[in-house]
Amino acid sequence: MLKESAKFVTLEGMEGAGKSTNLAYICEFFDKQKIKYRVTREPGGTEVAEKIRDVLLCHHDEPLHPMCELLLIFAARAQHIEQVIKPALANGEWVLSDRFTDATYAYQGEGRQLGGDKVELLEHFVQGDLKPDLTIILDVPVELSAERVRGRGELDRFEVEQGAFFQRVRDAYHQRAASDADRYRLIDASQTLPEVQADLQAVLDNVKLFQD
Ligand code: Z5A
Repeated sequence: MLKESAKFVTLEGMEGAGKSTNLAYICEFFDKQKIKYRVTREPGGTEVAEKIRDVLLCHHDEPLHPMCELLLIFAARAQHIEQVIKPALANGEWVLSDRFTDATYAYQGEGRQLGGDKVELLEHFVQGDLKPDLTIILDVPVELSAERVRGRGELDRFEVEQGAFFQRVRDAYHQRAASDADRYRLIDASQTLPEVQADLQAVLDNVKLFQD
């Protein structure tokens, strides 16, 4: 049985890494542990933040400037934090989010090459000291990521980016994972799903947050 107060857990990785698939696995684990939790996602997670998500993912007649993209992401995040994340944690519910600010470091900081310093500035401004307690990064090579999402229909504004963009994103995730061994767990998501879930289970079994 859980002894610690509610925690904030995030799942990260490139498209097709298996975030949605493995989120369901983590939910089953939470259910077994009788952990009260709230599942959410970014960009989005609230009515208004989901509208901002649409602006971010849709194609427009004019190009969306990377700085506008960055500010929209943090605008959505501010709403998400105040409407969902903080109230859930305050209510004793764990929060399980499909993506959070590590994605901004990876996609806007490195993918769009805005630099981590701008992301960090906004992170402090919008989040204060709110950071995930645990971040699981599902790691796949760029080609496999593209292969897994091929044939899903029209590509969104991120999916049309080229390999070099996604390689910077992947490298950024690796760097973040290496920067803090306590918070990050990197899982090789190019393995078969049962193998990925065995690694995920090992993380859930061994991370202090989940121990009795
Ligand atoms: N974005 C950003 O730029 N900055 C930010 O700060 C934030 C986000 C928060 C939308 O994110 C975009 O927002 C994202 C970055 C940007 N764009 N990109 N690229 P999203 O999370 O909503 O979208 P996504 O990453 O594109 O999700 P996704 O493609 O659905 O990926 P997934 O959830 O990681 O994968 P999945 O749906 O679980 O699996 C995909 C397929 O692979 C599916 O058929 C599975 O059955 C299969 N799969 C999964 N695992 C395996 C294994 N192990 N083996 C074989 N097949 C597998």
